[in-house]
Formats: sequence, structure tokens, C-alpha cells
Amino acid sequence: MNRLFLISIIFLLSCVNEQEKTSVIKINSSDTKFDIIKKAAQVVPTPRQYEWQKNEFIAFVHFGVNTFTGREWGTGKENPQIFNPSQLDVKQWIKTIHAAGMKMVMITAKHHDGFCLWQTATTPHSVKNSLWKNGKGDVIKELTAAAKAYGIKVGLYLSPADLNQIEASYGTYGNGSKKKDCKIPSSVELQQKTKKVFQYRLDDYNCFFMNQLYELLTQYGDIAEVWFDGANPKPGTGQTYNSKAWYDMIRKLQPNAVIAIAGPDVRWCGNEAGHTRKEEWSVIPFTKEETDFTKPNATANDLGSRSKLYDADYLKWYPAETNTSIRSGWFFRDSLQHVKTVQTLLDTWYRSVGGNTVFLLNLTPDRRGLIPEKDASNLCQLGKIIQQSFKDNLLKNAKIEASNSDSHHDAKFAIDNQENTCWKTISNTESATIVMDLCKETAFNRLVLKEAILQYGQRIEAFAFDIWSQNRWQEVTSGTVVGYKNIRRFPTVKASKVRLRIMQSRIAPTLSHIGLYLAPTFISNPKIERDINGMVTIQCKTPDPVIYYTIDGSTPNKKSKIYRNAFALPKGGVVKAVAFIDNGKQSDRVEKRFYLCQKKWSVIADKHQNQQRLKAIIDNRADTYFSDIKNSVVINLGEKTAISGFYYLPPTNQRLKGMVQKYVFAISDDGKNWTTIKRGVFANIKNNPVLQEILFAKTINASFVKFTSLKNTDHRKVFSIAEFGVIGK
Ligand code: FUL
Repeated sequence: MNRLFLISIIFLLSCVNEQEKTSVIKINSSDTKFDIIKKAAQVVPTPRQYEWQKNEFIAFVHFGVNTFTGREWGTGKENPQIFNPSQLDVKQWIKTIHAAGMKMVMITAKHHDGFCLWQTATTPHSVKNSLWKNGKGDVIKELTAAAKAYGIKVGLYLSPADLNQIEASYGTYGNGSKKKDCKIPSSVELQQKTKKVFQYRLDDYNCFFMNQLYELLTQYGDIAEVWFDGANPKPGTGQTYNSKAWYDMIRKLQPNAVIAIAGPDVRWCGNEAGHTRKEEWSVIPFTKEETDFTKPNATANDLGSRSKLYDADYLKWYPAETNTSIRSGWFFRDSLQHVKTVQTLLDTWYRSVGGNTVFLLNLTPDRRGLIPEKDASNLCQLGKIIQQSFKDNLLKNAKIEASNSDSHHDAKFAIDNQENTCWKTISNTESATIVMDLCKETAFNRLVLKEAILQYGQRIEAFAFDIWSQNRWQEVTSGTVVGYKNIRRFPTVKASKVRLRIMQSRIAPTLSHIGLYLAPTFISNPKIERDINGMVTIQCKTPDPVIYYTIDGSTPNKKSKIYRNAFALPKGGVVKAVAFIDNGKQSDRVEKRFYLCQKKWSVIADKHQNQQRLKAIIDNRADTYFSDIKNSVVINLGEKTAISGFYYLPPTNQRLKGMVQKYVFAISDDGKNWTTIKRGVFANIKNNPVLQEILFAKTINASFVKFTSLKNTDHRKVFSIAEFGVIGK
């Protein structure tokens, strides 16, 4: 075949495959599977989605009346006066956020309780009627000013659900009002001030809500993300949301802002625990019309692999945001509330930022209005580690050669530290090999890959990374999807020559960045466990550590007791530990709270229940559970026991539905005559299935306890328990 002919064929093929880029693409009924996969490779982020993705790590802040009541979900009936932070200092928040390396702060301008953190004209339920600054304060104003000074972007969470608007006499939520033409803003004063007036057909609540949105989007400078949460603590009012009008106005007032979670630009990762998928695709299938997308189930394991795309009507760039809180719970509660360690946070950072998502980590200012010291210190340490780890790309001077490059996209563009250049193969290839010569033996333990998503979307489906060692190639790590960023962690290796193999790609693979780094290594954190007999063990994976521990609440240090053997802690308490090794390195300080030991307990099964399987709920293991409980469970405590509360852990894999939402807790001396001690609701348990601890006003004595579900999540008839028990005195 003549050379010119071959070149023209390759050129033609590349024209066929590299069609116009778009963030949404229609699938036609005539499209073959092959066509669909090629179409998926044409889908790219919108500029605003790309800018958002580049933030990588952003801060969430949950602050409001719940901070002062200790609730996860407020009622809407709170007296606004309870909002009274004694030393609110948003600069302290922003300095911490900046030190952690986060690029944006997103605050709950209004959570589900309806309390507004800004001077709003829409409702009296706001800072205006609080004791803080005699009602003259404005958290959003202070925060946006402080953020600007540090170059931190701002996002706003505005809860569509508004319990105050349900409960208060002036409220409009679910009032059944008819839609009418509404001017937004409704305030003539604001209309004259901003000279931007919109008209939509809205019912009363949507009009109220859009006025809130309008105030927030016009009075506080640039807003980079608007977050609408889907949860509603009080469903059943019949209220619907006119989200198309909301999105339309946001686009006009803040065109650069992404609309998140229930919105069109950014997708919820599907859990609130910081879990990440093994493969996170940003090109996602949608059904129905482009204007009325039916969104995929955000909790599914696989959202975008090849097999998921074939039934789509549209493919759309819809990237994921991984959200979780630094504490157990979204709001500050008390000093017993668990704070995630630096290693836990770092692990989530690696999985989320290094797994093609943006990491949205929630911070919980306390009743002083400050990020608590421990949280702030962990965040600063985290920021330092991340910065140290990725400051120097060891490949920057490497000789790089690819088996297959498009003439405009040489492999050197993958290590030139430029965002807009990339390596790419010619368009009809789906695999490639890149060899990099570091010229001298070099130690490294992290590989970073980035696809040129803005220009070419997400394509790579399988890759492996080898080092040249002992005269042969040896595989060090491998992976599947890349997208915006994939970071592989592996034990430190040394080599002077390395190789990247891309084994599968939807179409010609691209890389805008290949990086090799040497990240600092750590001692693993000690793991504190207690067995069913109440014996505590503390173990550390790093060899030969010296572990110090306390059980009196004090901070463990080198003067504390050295851990040598398992010790008994039958009544429970808090065990704190820290590990040191010879070179002076120390682990994070870790702690674990234990309740009464379950040794003497037994579960009383009724005729429908399997006694053996029921044991899983008191076996001291979070990973075993019983999921077929009809109404209640009864536990025989084996002796009269002083109890100050109880705990319930649903199976943490939230795909196992049927968790208790409304409960009754009762006690008995004989297992026959029962006294109800507490009724209540576990707020937000469906999205965040974490340990629920309920403390009583005073200690009580009981030999039997009964836990009944009045309502399960997902309206199932049965519910599940991973662990249930009572808290001692
Ligand atoms: C959830 C809400 O119900 C929680 O309270 C929290 O705001 C979280 C980020 O979203 O669905």
C-alpha cells in the first residue's frame, strides 16, 4: 500500500472518530454498540464543570441552629435566639481551609430547619432575630469577604426542604397555592438596586425560595457552586419544586456556578461516608428527553462502564462529588463526637481526588463559631502531607517515548506541566505504551495520571505501570479508569526506567499528565479492638512499635502506659493510643469508645426469628448483621444493669435498606411488662447510616430491653441491625 494512501486513511479515520466535542450527546436507535462507545469518548465537561473539577478538594461547612441544639436535623421550630456563637471567626475557618489545600468553601446558608445565616428579607427565621451581634450579623457576608481575601471560592447550600416554612404560621411550604406570575426579586427595593428582574410562574413556596436564591446570588459576589440537597425530613406536604426556573435564574445570575447534587452539573457520589467507587466514570447514561433527564441511581455500583451505556437515550458529562464529614455527623455536637484522623482523611483524599471525583469534606464549627482545635490541626497536617507528597514530579526531565503518537500530541506533552497540552495516539488505536527514562535510579511510591478531559473526555479503561528491574519489566501497579485524575499508591520502589501500558481505551487514549512522586511514609495507626469477653487489644501494622495508651480520657504520650497485653474493659470507656517507632516517627492519636460488654446478653427470638442469626446484632462486629426483623428485638441483659442510653448501628452498606427511622425503646424487669423510656427519630439515617447513640436524661435499671421500629426507611416491613446495645453508667 502506498504511504500517502495509508496516511490519508489514518487521517480520514481520525476525522471520523474525533467528531465535535459536546457535554451531552444523543444516542440514535440506529447506533451500534461500537458507535455508542465512540460517542461516549466525545463527551467532555462544560467549562464550568472543568473549573469545578480543578478545585479537587473543597470544604463543606454545616453551621446553624443545629450547632446549638446538637441535632442532625432541626425541627424548624427553634427559637432563632439560640444561634449565638460566642467568638465567631470566619478567618479562622478560611485559614484552616487554605492550610488544608482546599480551594472552595461551601456553607449551609440554610439547612432543612429553615434558619438563614444571612440578612434575608424573606423570613424572620434568620440571624436577624438571633442574639448574635444583636441581630446585625451576617455569616455569609463575613465568610465571602474572608474567602475572597484568601483566594478561596464560595459555594452555597440552600436546602429546598424548609421545616420552618412548614411549621410557622407565615410558612408557605406545601400550602397548595396555585402557580402565578411572580417577579423575582419580589422586593421593589432590590429590583431597583440590582436592575435584574425575572418573571416565572411559581407557587408561593417556589417564589419564596427563588427570592432567597436571588438574594444569595446577587449580594455576595461570585458564587462557584450551588448545592441543593434532596433530603426532606418532613415529606408528604405535596410541595413540588420548580427546579427548571431555579436553574434558569442561577445560570443568568452566576453563569460560572455549578449546580450540584440534585442539579444538572455535579452528581452525588451516592453515600455520605466518603466511600468511593473502584471505577468512577464521568460520562453517564440518561434516559428521556434532554430537557427532562431521568437521572441514574446515584448509589449504584457501576454508573458508566460500557454495558451501562447501551440503553441510554443521552450520554452526558456528569462528574461525582465525594462528600463526608470530618466528624461523625454533619453538625458539631460535643467533645465526644468522633473526629477523623489525618490518616483516615488522607486515605479518603487519595480515593476521591485520585479516583476521578472532587472531595467535599465537611467541617463543623462549634458553639464558639470556631473550627475545633483538633479538627483544625488534623486539616493543617493533611494539607502539609499532600503538598509535600506532590511537590516534585520526578519525571519532569525524563526522556519519554510513546509507541504511538499523533503528530501534534507527542508524549513529551504529558510531562511538560502544561494543562492544555497532551499526548494522544492516532485515532484508531485503543492501546499504547510509553517508556520513560529517568536517567538515574530514583525512588518513588505514587503514580499520577490525568486524561486531557477538557479536550478529549474520558477514554482509558485499563492500564498498568512497570519498572525496569533485574533486566526485566516488573508490574508495580495497575488500574482501570483515569478521567480527571487517577493516583496509584504503592510501596516505595527504585528504578531508572519505567513504562506505562494502556491496554484498553474507548478510543485513542490521551494523557495531559504523567507524574511520579515520592510521598512521605507513615507508621500505621494503632487499631483498638475489644472482643466479646471485654478484652481490649491494640495492634499496629508497622513492625516493632511502642504503643502508649490511656483509658482515663487523657491524651496518650510517652509518659502513658505502654501497651503489652490485652486488658479487660467490661464496662466500657474510651481507649486512646499512639504508636512510636525507633526513628522517632509517631502515628496519629486514635481513640475508640466502648460500651457495656455483651458477654452476658442474649437475644430473645420470637417464633418468626432465627436465634442463631439474630446473634449477629450483639456480636461486637459492625460487618455482621441481621436484616429480617419484623417489629422489635428483645435483649436479655443477663442481670439488672444500670443504663444511661442505647446505640443502634444499621448495616453501613446502605444498599441494605430497611433501617429504623422512628423507634421506641422500652425496658423490663421480667421480659413481660414493659415501660417505654424513649421514642424518637434517627435523622438522616438513610443517607448516612452511622452509629446512632441516644442518651437518657437519667440512668435507669433494667434486666431486659426492647427496641421497636415504628417506621423503617424505604417503607419496608422489616428492618436490619448490625449492632444494638445499651450504654452503661
Ligand atoms: C443530607 C442532609 O440531610 C444532611 O443533613 C447534610 O446536609 C448532607 C450533606 O446532606 O442529605
